[in-house]
Amino acid sequence: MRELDDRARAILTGNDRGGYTVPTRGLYPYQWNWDSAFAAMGFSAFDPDRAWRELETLFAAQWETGMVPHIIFHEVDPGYFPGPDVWQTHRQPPTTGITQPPVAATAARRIYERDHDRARLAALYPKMLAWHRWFAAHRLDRGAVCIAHPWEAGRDNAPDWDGAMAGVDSSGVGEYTRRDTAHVDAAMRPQKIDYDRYLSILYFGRDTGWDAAEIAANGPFFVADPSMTFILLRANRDLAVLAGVLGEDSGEIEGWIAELEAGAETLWNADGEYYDSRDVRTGTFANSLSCASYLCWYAGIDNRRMLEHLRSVLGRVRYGVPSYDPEGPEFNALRYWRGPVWGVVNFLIADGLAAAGHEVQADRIRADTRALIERNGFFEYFDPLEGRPAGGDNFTWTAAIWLIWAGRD
Ligand code: 9WN
Repeated sequence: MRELDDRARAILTGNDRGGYTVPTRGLYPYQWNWDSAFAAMGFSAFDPDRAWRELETLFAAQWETGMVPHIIFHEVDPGYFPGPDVWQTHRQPPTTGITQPPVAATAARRIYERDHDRARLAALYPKMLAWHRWFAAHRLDRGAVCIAHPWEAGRDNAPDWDGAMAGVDSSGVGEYTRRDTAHVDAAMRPQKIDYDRYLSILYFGRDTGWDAAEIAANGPFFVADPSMTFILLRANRDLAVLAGVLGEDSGEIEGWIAELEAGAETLWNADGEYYDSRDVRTGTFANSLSCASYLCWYAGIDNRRMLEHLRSVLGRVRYGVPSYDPEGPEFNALRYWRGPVWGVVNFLIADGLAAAGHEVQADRIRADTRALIERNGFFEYFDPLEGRPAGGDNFTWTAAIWLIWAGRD
């Protein structure tokens, strides 16, 4: 394991661009929001100072509304599309106009518990609070967290969005050149129709001047998502703990926790009996049992039926946890969020399972993740049936979860 530990640290330092870490060289040349939170956790294992810095750089790009952007374009790179000229958020450094899963408070708690640097925690705390307040103000539907673009969930082409995406008119997007398929096999990436719709939703936001109220009211895509809901719920629990450390009043956070707990139950698909995505515009469920459904434990919600689903799904794949039900009609073992295993999501699922006392499943998921990395290296994602590597190599978040979880005894 020592050799893989060394390689994982070398990936983090090799992807370090000075205060921020790129997810991987070439394919993703900027700072991504939730990737940064995982990078910070990875750095916390051997360099807490650098770990804080990752979060500090992320929050330096926070908007005055409280929103923390999904990408920060520190140095313009033609290798990624759509870049800052497309987003047009008119900021320095340039950013996108949407957000990503709020893992940062959970990362901050992990770093703080390692080095107890109160001053750095105290400086970040109001920024994290403001971000969570932005979610509460602009993104709740019946208490569940909504995404205004598939990229916000970080699960870009999950079958969860198929129904809502079908309603997005992309006839006006025109010609453009994708860059992702120049870096990795197109069979592992979203399809052209997905990209047309990603751009169409982006153009709507841009035309509003990135007005959160207008996007929530009239945006072409608005879906209540279990991954965002569970991740924010967990982040609020961690933020409340950090409030206690700092002697701050956690009343507002406790209110959000109660609201999100109720919101999570609005995502319960009673037909399939699992947590599911809900299209806010039409009120319909996606009927997608996905890796997001299993984040309930991470959010502190234990659910017997979900445990049954998890046992069943783990019994049907060689490597868990597939990002989509292997018996679902849309399953594809290699296409991005439509089947492959993602190490970071495994880490979140197993973290929740272990805390809830479901050690057998937590251990299985950790052993599978470890085996995938030992066999292939630190890839972006993996085939759940045959264990093949997919997407980008030398991936920051895969190295990070190795150091803090998958590779630990
Ligand atoms: C768009 C960086 C990001 C991750 C997402 C993952 C992928 C981007 C893309 O890469 O999304 O944000 O261009 O495909 O889906 O979760 O944060 O690793």
